[in-house]
Amino acid sequence: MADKSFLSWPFFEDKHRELSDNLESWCGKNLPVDHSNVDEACKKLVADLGEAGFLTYSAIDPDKPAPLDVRSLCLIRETLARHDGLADFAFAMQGLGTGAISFFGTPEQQEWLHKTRAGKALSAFALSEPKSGSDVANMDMTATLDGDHYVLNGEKTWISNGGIADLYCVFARTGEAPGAKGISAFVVPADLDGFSIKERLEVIAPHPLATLKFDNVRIPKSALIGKAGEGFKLSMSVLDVFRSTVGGAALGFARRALEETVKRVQDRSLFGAPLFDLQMVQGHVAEMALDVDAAALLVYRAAWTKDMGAARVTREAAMAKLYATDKAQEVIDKAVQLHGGDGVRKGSIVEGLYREIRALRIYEGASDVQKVVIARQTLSGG
Ligand code: COS
Repeated sequence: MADKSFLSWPFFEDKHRELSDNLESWCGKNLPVDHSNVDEACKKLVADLGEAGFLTYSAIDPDKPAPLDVRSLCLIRETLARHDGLADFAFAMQGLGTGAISFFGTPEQQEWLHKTRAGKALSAFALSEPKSGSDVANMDMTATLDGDHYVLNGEKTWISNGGIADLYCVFARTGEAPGAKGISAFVVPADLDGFSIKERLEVIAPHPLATLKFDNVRIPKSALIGKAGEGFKLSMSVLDVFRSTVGGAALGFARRALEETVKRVQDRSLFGAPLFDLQMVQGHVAEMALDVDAAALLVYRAAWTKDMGAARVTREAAMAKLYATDKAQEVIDKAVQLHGGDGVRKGSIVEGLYREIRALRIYEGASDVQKVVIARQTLSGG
């Protein structure tokens, strides 16, 4: 059983402890799932998470709009990640893909949220391009106004849920100004003429991922999210919320690695005594436990700050993501080491965690980008 003592920290309320208990029991009955067909597995996970009510946390309720509870988002990602990385992925994309609609969408655009919150539609966030992953302001894809429509042309890549999503939140250059100030965001349903999946991408921890192609895709002006030219800021404020949740997922992977290690060092004997009797092993376990708690403090500090009404949590979210993902990588690496050959055996739990964690240090802003963000915020007193 994972350590749940953190739930008595002052960041949390009774509703979070209740959520944690309910989700833990759901995970015990439903996870892990079979990963042999990730498309089908993700569709089923979204349907099941929707039916169980957990996706209501991923987007606002259009009928009773209230801010997203970021502590719940982090807690859900942490718990799902501890049980099954694909379940965390499926949940996370329902939030990231609709974040712009939750925060800035019109009532008509927010109609989609009824479906995504019920697990009846899948969403995706289409920001990265072949030449601009970290350098968002340098994107090439265009959205050109033509009467009552925008016409989309270009490519997006590394798009999670690409190929299975029903709607994409797409960022494109509308040209009000060069760079960051000439980008806009759009709601794009997957069934439009001219939209296609150019390539499916295979990665070390498989999940639905693709390069998208837009060839004269016409969308009505009403698909514009927020104001024209404000897409860059909009994308950054969506990431400010969801980056903390990436930290939450990393925390879940790290906690699982620590749990597996605690079992291993007690069960396994070396030189006539349990592995844990070796002080060097105790040193590793101590560092792992310390990293897990420190990451949890940063993740839930960021989430709590946002939930308390802060307009921006750029610094807090960047610190949470950077620290939790980098440290989870170290924790999991130690777990692999302490499992010896079993740690690299295909199909073992720590082997899976070792593959799962790596992408979190890259997506939604690589660790290096988070350092740039933290340094700038520190200089500007943010
Ligand atoms: N919230 C609101 N506004 C923000 C913001 C935020 N978090 N971050 C920046 N802005 C605003 C800035 O204030 C600035 O506006 P003003 O000129 O009016 O002040 C504007 O946006 C441009 O900001 P900046 O000059 O910092 O942009 P840069 O091009 O230098 O980019 C980085 C900054 C590198 C930090 C940004 O591009 C980034 O986060 N990149 C990583 C993107 C990413 O996560 N990619 C993965 C895709 S999702 S899997």
